[in-house]
Amino acid sequence: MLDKKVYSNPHRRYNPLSGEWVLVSPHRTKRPWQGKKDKQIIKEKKEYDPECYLCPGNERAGGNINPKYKSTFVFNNDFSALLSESTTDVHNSNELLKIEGTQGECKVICFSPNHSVTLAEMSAPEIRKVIDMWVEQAEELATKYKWVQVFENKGEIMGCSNPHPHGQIWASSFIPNEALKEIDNQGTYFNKHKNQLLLDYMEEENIKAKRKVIENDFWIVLVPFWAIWPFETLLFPKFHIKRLQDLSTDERESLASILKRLLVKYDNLFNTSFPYTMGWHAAPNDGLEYSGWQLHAHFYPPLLRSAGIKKFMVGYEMLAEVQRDITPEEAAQKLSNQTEIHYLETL
Ligand code: H2U
Ligand code: ZN
Repeated sequence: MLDKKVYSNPHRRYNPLSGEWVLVSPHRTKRPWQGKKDKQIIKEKKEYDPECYLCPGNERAGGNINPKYKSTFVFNNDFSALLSESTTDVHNSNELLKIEGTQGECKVICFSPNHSVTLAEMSAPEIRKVIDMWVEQAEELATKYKWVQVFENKGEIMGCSNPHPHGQIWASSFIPNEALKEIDNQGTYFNKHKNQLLLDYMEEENIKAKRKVIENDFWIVLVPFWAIWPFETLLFPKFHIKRLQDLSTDERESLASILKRLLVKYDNLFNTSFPYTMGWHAAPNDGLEYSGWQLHAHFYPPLLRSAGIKKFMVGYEMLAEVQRDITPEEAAQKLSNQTEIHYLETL
């Protein structure tokens, strides 16, 4: 039985998806949090930037010209990390110097022709267009590649190279490290319980709802019990769904709505365009069943106490184990307390 005392003393929590532990040190935040709001930054609205390589009609590095797109636009990354040509000639002859060939494709998705918005500021119908593009791309790339990684890297602090709203997709012939852990853990859980790990976890969360941020008919968002980043969340369908392309029209519609609500709350937390890395984890496409796999999206935002104070994954975390101060329960509470009207709309 987890009581208040356990939660307020140092403890470790187990992440059943990754199979890794996180050290939680809530006593380090004993002094009450002032809930300081950052000064509201009124950004200059520039819907079109002649210097931006993602804006409609502009030239990209390498010389390609973007069409004058009106909603979303996808193109092959001009600096792809993976190439579609096979490199199977690479050998693996030395146990200590393992190497293998790879194949893949990298794409960039412009979410909107408007240079000055973010997903959080787009309307639910506009977000729906982005979802449709994710689905379309995932479906097509799944016919060629074992793993399709849809993601968005948002904000300068996250190394995002351009404020124009965009995301990426990297599809690969191999199943990457993070996915392998989730395959193992969801698979083992399913074999033992004949239920999906994440759906059983949702049932646990429903009992006390301590970490729930928002939900609707089809989707739930929570700060997972084992969250690493201060305001990390997990978003998933409340029913068993393995891949983006399995979502019905209604489920996509309701995803657009819950994404909008979540992203507005994130921005409102510190009155800033909230940086994060988010991405979808869908079942691999190598012909196996993956009955235990539940489609889900991870949001990994680095901010801790304000727009300027981020959590660093250094020191003990790089050398020993990841650690957090603010508890996932506190984080969930703070997020769910935020209004669902974007702060820029209230200025
Ligand atoms: P990030 O902002 O997350 O870095 O993503 C931008 C991507 O856009 C990046 O992967 C690509 C970069 O390779 N890119 C192009 O494909 N063409 C360009 O003209 C510039 C950037
Ligand atoms: Zn632009």
